Amino acid sequence: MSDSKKIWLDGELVDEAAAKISVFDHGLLYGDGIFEGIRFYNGRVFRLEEHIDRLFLSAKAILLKMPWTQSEVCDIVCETIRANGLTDGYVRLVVTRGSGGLGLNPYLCPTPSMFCIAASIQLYPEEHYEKGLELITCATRRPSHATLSPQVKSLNYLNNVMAKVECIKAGVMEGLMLNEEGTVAECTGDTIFIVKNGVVITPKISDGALDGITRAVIFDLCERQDIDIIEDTLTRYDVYTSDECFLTGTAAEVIPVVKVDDREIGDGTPGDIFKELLKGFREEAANTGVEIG
Ligand code: PXG
Repeated sequence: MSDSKKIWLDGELVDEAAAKISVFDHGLLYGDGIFEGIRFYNGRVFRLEEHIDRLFLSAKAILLKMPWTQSEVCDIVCETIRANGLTDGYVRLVVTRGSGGLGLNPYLCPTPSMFCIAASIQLYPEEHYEKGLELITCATRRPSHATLSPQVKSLNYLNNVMAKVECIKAGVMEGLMLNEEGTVAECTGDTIFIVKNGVVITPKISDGALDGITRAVIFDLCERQDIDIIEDTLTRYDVYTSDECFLTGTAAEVIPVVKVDDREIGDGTPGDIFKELLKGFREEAANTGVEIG
């Protein structure tokens, strides 16, 4: 095998340098397409079916007819990981509307393109899992359900990118995104949880939170570990005055937050419920998932 990364592109594993998409692809021209970010640990793909289910829901919502079945897509993910000789890492699975003429009309694109990248990733330095992150509130809002549903993991992430830029400029790694009502939706690429009086609380999907795969893992772990968990509308006041705060996401996993807009959360160190959930998450990630084969 050559050293070059192998990319799965439209039915073939090709070298990275040969993995090319047309400049007429509507994924590039209009952000017309969808994606998933998936993790694999110890030779197993974590929550693979759930990610592929969500990909197909995004496809349905934007009228993109997937030319592959869900089980074929699962196999493609595993095949790409195997071809790169990896056991731990991150998969980026992208489906574009495909190549067509200039003009918004998606029906000018006869065939969607799909590609799959398998690589290593470490989003946040390890020390942040021990010390915790600081957040700011971003001025950029999470789009409302009256626009393209924020549930669609589309290729147009510019809103989130701009919110992320605000964080970087402020010298922090993540930020709170509010919805149009001004209540908390989520962060730029992560779900937010707070803990108040022993109850774990996360914003409702209808408040603009993505129906996160890691979010669902936290619900499972809480049920198993006998921790109360609810979805509720959260204000910034609720976050500022919480006992604990943490974020979840495929890339970030489960990471503590110790300061928000200069307010210390709890005693300013990662909380006990967070620690229990991180332990549960790491066990779950190491011991479950679809074997790459
Ligand atoms: N909110 C948004 C807007 C996301 O895109 C999450 C929450 C976390 O969801 P999961 O299902 O992963 O628990 C996401 C997904 C990256 C990257 O490159 C990660 C995401 C999105 C875009 C880029 O790290 N996370």
